[in-house]
Amino acid sequence: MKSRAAVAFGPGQPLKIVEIDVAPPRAGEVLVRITHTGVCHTDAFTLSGDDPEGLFPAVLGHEGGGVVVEVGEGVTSVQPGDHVIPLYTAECGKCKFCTSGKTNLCQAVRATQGKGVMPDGTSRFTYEGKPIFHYMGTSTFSEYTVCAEVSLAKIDPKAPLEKVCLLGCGVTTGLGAVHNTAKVKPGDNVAVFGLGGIGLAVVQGAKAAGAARIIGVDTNPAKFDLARAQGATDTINPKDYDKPIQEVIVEMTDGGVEFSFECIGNVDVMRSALECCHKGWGESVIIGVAGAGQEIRTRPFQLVTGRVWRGSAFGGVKGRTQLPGMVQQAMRGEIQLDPFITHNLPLEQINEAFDLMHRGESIRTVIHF
Ligand code: NAD
Ligand code: AHE
Ligand code: ZN
Ligand code: ZN
Repeated sequence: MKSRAAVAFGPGQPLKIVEIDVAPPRAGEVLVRITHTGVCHTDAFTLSGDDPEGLFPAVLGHEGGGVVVEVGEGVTSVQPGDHVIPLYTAECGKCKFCTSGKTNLCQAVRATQGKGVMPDGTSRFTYEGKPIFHYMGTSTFSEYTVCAEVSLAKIDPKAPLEKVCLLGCGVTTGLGAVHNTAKVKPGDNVAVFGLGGIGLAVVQGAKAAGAARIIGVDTNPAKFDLARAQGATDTINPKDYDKPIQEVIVEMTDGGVEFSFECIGNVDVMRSALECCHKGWGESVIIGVAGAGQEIRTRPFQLVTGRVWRGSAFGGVKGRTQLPGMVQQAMRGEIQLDPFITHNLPLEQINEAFDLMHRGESIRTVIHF
């Protein structure tokens, strides 16, 4: 079938709105009509050409919501009409990772996902007869997309897709990093580096967890009001200090924070985030995605003396099991999504969403198909 899509034809180029062809779902696959999608910094990261897994031409997008149109052979967990959120972290329930009880990083479709194809090694997208790559197993920048069954969370059809699409990445990632990865407890001090969509969700999660100080750090002070509204007790700009920001935070917190979160993708900031943690027990969670060739550094002594470095993907959330419950929480107002939605735009203006992000003017733009 024909589908309007925003296609990334090459690194650093604006997306082009074209009509692509989408082939029917094969065995274990599902055709989804995307109604809404957020634009996450990871989409911009891949479009920039910095992603080692970035492929072109591709249909990007991984923060969407939609309705099942057709299911392929053997698909049992969803049927036409079901409302779904595509998952870039699948959940097959059977692989070594799913059954370990230790991680959400299902590997059932991860290898082919990273190569921009469906699990059988081929693409469902073509433009002018030539294949277009899938992205993150989701490709939500197309009105119609094909996902593996294991990459779909079935959600309450009463949930507003124009809001809960943000649970497809940003909000879930930030909340999950606090609750599942760090396991923040009442009274803990927390530092959040980067107050975009992810950082703001970390702030919301830290407040819900009963954190004492929640120190928001950003080089763009325009983000501070929203962070304070979500629960940040302090907002600081590293540019306002003539010493490293980790020293500032250590002084503010009598030795450092219990937990820090890097929500930018900057390896120098990752070092600051580790080093602002309290000696003996402070833990730093890396959420930000850094470009090809980048590496993190610190003195090993930082770890010898009890600080811990860990990472978090999709907030440690198992999508098919846990996302439906998070959608219910959002519907009950226990998870707030409205503060994240600073802009709404039609698909035709999707490049404006990237411009707003790069200018630091948006948290999330929701694209309406
Ligand atoms: P965003 O662009 O909305 O926010 C980034 C924020 O960082 C901005 O407010 C910006 O002003 C701030 N910033 C930039 N440089 C800074 C610096 N040197 N010091 C302090 N603040 C600085 O991005 P986002 O959508 O919130 O994504 C954040 C990061 O998280 C990206 O790297 C993205 O790829 C990654 N991400 C990871 C996961 C995961 O599962 N691990 C999920 C989603 C996003
Ligand atoms: N392709 C990059 C890595 C990108 C990455 O780390 N992605 C995060 C999700 S970002 C969502 O906005 C993730 O889930 N990682 C785990 C995984 O399996 O991809 C690279 O460096 O190659
Ligand atoms: Zn994302
Ligand atoms: Zn699995």
